[in-house]
Amino acid sequence: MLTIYSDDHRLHHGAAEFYRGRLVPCFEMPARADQVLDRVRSAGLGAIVAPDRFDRAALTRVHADDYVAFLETVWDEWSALGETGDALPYAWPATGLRQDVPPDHIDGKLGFYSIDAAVPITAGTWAAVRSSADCALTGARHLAQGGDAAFALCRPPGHHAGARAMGGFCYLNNAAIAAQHLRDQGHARVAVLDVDYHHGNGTQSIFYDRGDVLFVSLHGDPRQEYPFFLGYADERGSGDGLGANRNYPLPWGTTGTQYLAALDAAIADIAAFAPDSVVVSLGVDTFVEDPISHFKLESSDFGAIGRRIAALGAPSLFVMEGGYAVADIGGNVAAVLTAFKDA
Ligand code: 6XA
Ligand code: ZN
Repeated sequence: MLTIYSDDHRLHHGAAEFYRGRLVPCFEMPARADQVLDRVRSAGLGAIVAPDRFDRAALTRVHADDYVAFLETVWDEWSALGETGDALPYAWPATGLRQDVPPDHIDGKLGFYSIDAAVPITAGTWAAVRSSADCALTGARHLAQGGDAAFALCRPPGHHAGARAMGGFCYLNNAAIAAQHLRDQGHARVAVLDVDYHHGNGTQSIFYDRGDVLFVSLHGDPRQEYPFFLGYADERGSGDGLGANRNYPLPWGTTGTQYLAALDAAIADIAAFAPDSVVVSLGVDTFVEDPISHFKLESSDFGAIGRRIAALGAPSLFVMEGGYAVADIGGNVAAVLTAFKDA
């Protein structure tokens, strides 16, 4: 299995995020990717390579041009205010407000192009975000050229980012960009399986009205869990995409056994779709000791996830998403990938 990784992720290091009414150090930190790289290397999964650089056009296949332009310039506009700390949004075009007019002021733009405040922008954020997307695209290219498996060690993650909005530590939707690249390179049917603890609202919304990309997600029930406003079981897709969206919301306290039963159903959905390739949004924040999550998967449960994905027999691209128990994230990711490779 090919792993794609860049040190550029370190250029993004937010200082603080809102958590229970306080500003606390960001859970999404560079040490996460360092741990994963370390364990992937020691697991001997295969070559670890730097990403290729892809054209901006690969990003605007799923993201709006004005949103990408915002990401490219947000730090310059923010620092022009004389600010040196992180840029953070604080006001959003919620219900009853105008959602069709991007403001001129950077404080307004930050809210216009986001769904929440969990998206610190630092001087190096765009370089890291771009490189993270390049990791996913390089993995997609590997599959499009006939490779059977790749792991894009993306940081920052991507599945909360919509066509025109950042949120939940995500800026560009790496998995969606990779899935679209596979479509553009000739894979007629692509499935995205999202096993992160949180619902992949961005990925769902990007493909919701399309029948060529199946989105299947297991996640904390949005009645209880972020992102709260998407991820219910009755969201089945629309138009050409009707039936190509499947959500499996699961309650707080879900155990490995319960999780794997739901995963079996999700895998059956994907098998019925008969995809040319599978993109896996691989979060390991389902782990019992994850500091911001409420499932109870043990480290010994993660291998079973990899084996079930392998049973699909499709070329597979794993894209790193969440996981904040830093000491365990690498071992849990390596367990999924090793089990997949050895199945
Ligand atoms: C914001 C929670 C963001 C969740 C990030 C995540 N307080 N998404 O892990 O998969
Ligand atoms: Zn997550």
